[in-house]
Amino acid sequence: MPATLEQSFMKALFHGVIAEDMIFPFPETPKEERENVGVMLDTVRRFFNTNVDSKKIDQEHRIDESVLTGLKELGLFGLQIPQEHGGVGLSTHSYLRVMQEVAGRDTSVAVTLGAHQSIGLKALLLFGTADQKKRYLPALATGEKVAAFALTEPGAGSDAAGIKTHAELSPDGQSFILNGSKIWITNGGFADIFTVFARTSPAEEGKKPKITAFFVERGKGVTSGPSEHKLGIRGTSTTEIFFEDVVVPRENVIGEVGKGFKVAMEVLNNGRLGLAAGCVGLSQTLVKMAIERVQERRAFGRSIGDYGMIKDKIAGMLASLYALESMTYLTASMVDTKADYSIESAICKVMGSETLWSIVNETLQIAAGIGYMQDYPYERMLRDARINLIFEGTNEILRAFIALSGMAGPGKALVEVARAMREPIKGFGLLSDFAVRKARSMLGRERATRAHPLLSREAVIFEEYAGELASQTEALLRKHGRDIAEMQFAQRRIADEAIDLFGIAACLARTSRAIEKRGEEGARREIDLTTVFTAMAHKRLRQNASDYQKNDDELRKAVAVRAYQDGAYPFDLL
Ligand code: MYA
Repeated sequence: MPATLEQSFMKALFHGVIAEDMIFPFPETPKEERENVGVMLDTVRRFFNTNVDSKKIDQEHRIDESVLTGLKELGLFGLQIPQEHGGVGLSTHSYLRVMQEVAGRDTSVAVTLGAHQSIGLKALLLFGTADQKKRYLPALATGEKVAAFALTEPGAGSDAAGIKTHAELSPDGQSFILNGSKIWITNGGFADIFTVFARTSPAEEGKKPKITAFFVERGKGVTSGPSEHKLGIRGTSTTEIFFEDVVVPRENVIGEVGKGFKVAMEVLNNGRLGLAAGCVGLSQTLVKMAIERVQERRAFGRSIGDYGMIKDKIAGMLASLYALESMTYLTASMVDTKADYSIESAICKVMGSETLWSIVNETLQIAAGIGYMQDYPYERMLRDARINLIFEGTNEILRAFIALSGMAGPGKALVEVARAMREPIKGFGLLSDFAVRKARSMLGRERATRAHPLLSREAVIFEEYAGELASQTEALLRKHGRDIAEMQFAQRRIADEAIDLFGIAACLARTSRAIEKRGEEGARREIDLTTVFTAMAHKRLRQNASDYQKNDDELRKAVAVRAYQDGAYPFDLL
């Protein structure tokens, strides 16, 4: 198998290769780390129980200074900062577990902490020089200084490369002069240090700009706009940030000049996983609330939990949450082993935000009348959950990313094969590389050999649709070539297949491990949830697979285009 395929489970899967070694055995936290994080979680729970009033935060649109101070004292601002720089030095897995707990308690607090360390200071951890780390990390670890991530601009949301903020080298070459503005910056009202992305090449029509990442300290020329009024996460500070002739020392460049886009993407890969962990935490809280409610609430002489429609909802919630948790922590292990996890983290973000959205909606539905009333927490939690479908890459742009990034490898291979066919001698190496892969797929489909035999039905579904993903990818690329970049109906299907396949794979790995450790009866819950999730995913996979052949994509496009011309819904039955 070509070495490159081994570095990403999902990229390999798009080639039809099941890189089992990357997901089996399902990762486990070492005992000592588990104990340490357990102690930390107890402290976090106690702190939230006595100090954090989410209703008050929502109503007052702010988190009390005393709460922020308490969080800082607990070390929650420096969770992944190495101990030598004053942080807690947690692994990705443990960091996510703590963020999961925090998000399960209060979303505004989780987003404030996430904006600071999931993305705000992440570039420093990933790309900072020893000197930059020494200068900035200690104050960021204690929360004496707070960080923010400044990428988005009015004309550059999903299109991150379209930013206009620019930085010019000063005549003496010692600093950059930064001008421009950023919008919707979380922690924008009070952050002291910003990771800012700016063009360092002139804007040229049709050409991608060179982008550079900088650490910018609040100071002369840096100002914040007023706080935005938002649907949810009202305790967070979201503002515009203006940079006017800000002098940024050259030593504050993060990574290399002109290589800032990659810095932004790597940071976001990390951030998206933090968001997914947050969604696990809030979903768990909601599931608990839903279970309590259905047992307590009676209708027609029975508790509503006795009714089939309610049981159906609860089972669906549990199965999706199990898959989401498994995917998130499986991906965490890929971060810690330095694999390429860009597609996996985008998948976790999409799956996390959509699972949470469905769970919060169903929990509110189960609560019915009281769910809609402001005296109860449901409507606030629904408002808080909504942002996750939008920030850190909208789910639409991430679906396009998942599909196109996954298809890039097979696309390149096909081009190489075409070239090799034209130049058989020079292209021999490439051809043999492809031939190996081809031979594999002709010998039959790849197998998920390490799934426990009790999960063989689920494993067969996984194998079948892993093959389908690869063959569909190849068929689309052969038929449309580069035009696939414009084909969003197909991209959506490909992405949804990839999401479901990663979900099944993560459940197979985790549940196999549970069975090996605790036997069939001991792992009953995990087995059942894997079966339920796989059945749900299977329905979607079947539908997506058949939609490639038969669909109404063209008709839907035509209806949309006509609606743009009409400018509104065109009927009135009056
Ligand atoms: S922060 C703002 C979030 N913004 C975004 O996420 C922007 C979304 N846009 C993009 O990601 C990019 O622009 C896309 C590419 C993907 C659309 N990893 O030609 P390209 C490489 C590694 O495709 P474009 C916020 O909201 C690619 O391979 N590499 O570029 C925070 C290529 O490389 P090469 C990647 O068409 C809010 C190059 O880049 C990746 O311009 C606060 C160019 O690619 C990647 N992922 O667009 C959050 N992507 O040239 C707080 C691309 O070598 C969180 N590349 O081939 C708190 C959490 C708590 C939650 C609580 C919950 C309850």
